[in-house]
Amino acid sequence: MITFYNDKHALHHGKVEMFRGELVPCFEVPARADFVLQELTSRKLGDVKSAPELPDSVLTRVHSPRYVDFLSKAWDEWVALDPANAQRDAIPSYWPVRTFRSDVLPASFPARMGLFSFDAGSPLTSGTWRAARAGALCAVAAARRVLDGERAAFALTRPPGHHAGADFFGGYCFLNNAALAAQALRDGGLDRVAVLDIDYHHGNGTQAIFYERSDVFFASVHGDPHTEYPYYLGYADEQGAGNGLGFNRNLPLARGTGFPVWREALAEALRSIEAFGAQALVVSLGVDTFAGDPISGFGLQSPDYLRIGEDLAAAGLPTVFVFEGGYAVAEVGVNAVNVLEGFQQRAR
Ligand code: OKP
Ligand code: ZN
Repeated sequence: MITFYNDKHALHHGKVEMFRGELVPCFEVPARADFVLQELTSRKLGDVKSAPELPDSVLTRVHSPRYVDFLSKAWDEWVALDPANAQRDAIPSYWPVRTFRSDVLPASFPARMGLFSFDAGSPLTSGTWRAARAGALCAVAAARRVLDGERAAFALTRPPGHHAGADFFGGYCFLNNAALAAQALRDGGLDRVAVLDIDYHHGNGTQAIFYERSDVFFASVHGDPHTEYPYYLGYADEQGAGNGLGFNRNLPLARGTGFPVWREALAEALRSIEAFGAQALVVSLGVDTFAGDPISGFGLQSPDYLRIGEDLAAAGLPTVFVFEGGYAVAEVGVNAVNVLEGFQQRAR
């Protein structure tokens, strides 16, 4: 399997995130991607390449121009507020919830940062834009490779993407890599594309981007949002809206769920993708379903990820894997690469 590796990922390196009234060290750290790369290389899972440069117009296929403009300039605006900010992460503290306006862009940078975000756990750093942009290009490159006939391709990148919406960041995510990959598959001529999100957390951004569309089916297996982040989306009754009604499938599972029940939910998600008639699959590959994950609550063990890869391969679709969460840093490489290896063994 070919991998497009974001060699700029470490430019995004948050120091702290707000958690229960305290600034705590970030869980989403550069070492995560390093461990996956190391495991990929040592297990010889195929070529590792960097992605070609592309214009920002590929990003605005999914994200709003005003959001892309905001993100691309955010760090400079943050430092312009106070030169001492160069040493601090930018974290929002105001949000326009219900009854506030979001059509007017305030001149104040902190106000705009809140308008384009939904939590205080996603610090924006000096290299966030460059890292996120380079990662998005990896996802698009992987999709284009699959369009060219490759059975599967992997976008190995961070920060992750599935919480980012058309015009907001949050949940450690800035640009929605999986949505950009799905859109690239559509733009390359496929009529029906499915996104399957197996990260522990519901991919609210991806769901929202495609919620009113019938050309991209979104299915997700995740922790029940009644108790799990991102709390405000990911319930089983969200089935799409307008043209998209019937093209969204959420399979929330209780905290504490182990592999047998999780795997049955995966099978159900794959059945709905087959019924949709998908011509290609994008997998939001989070491995924070691992029992040892410090911020999640499922009970999967490392060998289970081989079975997941096999199940995904059995769907028989050209597949783009996009790396998402997984915070048990020492095990993240083995778990992610187990999925890819299981896929590869079953796919041929
Ligand atoms: C991103 B992805 C931990 C609280 C949870 C947000 C979790 C984002 C997960 N301090 N913070 O889906 O893996
Ligand atoms: Zn997650």
